[in-house]
Amino acid sequence: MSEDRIYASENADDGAFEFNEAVAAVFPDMLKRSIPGYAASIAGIGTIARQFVTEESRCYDLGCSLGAATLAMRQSISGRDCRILSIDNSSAMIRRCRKIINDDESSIPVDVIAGDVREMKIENASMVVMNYTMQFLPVDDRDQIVEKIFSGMNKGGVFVLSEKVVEQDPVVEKMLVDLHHEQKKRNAYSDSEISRKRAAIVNVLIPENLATHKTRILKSGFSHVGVWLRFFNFVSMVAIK
Ligand code: GEK
Repeated sequence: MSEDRIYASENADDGAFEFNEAVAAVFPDMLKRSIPGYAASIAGIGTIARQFVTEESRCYDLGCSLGAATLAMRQSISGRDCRILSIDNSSAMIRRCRKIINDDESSIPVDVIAGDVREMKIENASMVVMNYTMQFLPVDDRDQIVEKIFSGMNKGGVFVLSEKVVEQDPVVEKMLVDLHHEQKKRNAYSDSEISRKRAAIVNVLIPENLATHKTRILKSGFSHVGVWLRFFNFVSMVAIK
């Protein structure tokens, strides 16, 4: 796994964070060292798929990056007559994702699509995953995508939404941010790497609070919503239609 040193040098790019070639090349290491609970989210997505994915239905991985959630679903539903559709708008991610999916031997067909999740048609879905992707969409587009996911899902289907969230209590919020930075330091990021990344991502990743996510999900029509995983400010929710 190539090491993430994107913000290590004094001369690091000081523009806004982008999912470009350099990021795609070190992405597994970046996620592992930056998102508390990321590995647990992927393992849980596999377990949820085993429980919820039904015969002759579709699964969606919206903002698939290198396809980690796609593979977790694929390897958990073998033998079912299903199809997975995985989409990302970063060409660097999609190129690598196609190779990773081709190298995997499971038999469930996967369409790896280069495109915007907001343009994706969703139909006959028993499972839809957005693992840390909604946070990169403009806030004004979020109601519409959740409504679209709801209408494309079958009754009893599951929507897994993982997001970085903001805590409403400012003291707790500060504590969680400090804990996250402390964990990044333990994962061998320096103080300057942490602060450069923070500055680069501030207007790119827009977190909301948990109540806003839950209200949006219920308003779009889902019958049930709840948190199944949380580590500091990193939360994964399930919604059932
Ligand atoms: C995982 N889910 O490993 N349309 C399509 N893709 C988008 C859009 C958009 N509008 N906006 C952002 N992306 C993955 C991890 S990463 C999370 C997801 C992170 C894509 C973007 O190109 C990137 O690949 C992904 O969303 C977010 O489980 O980096 O924190």
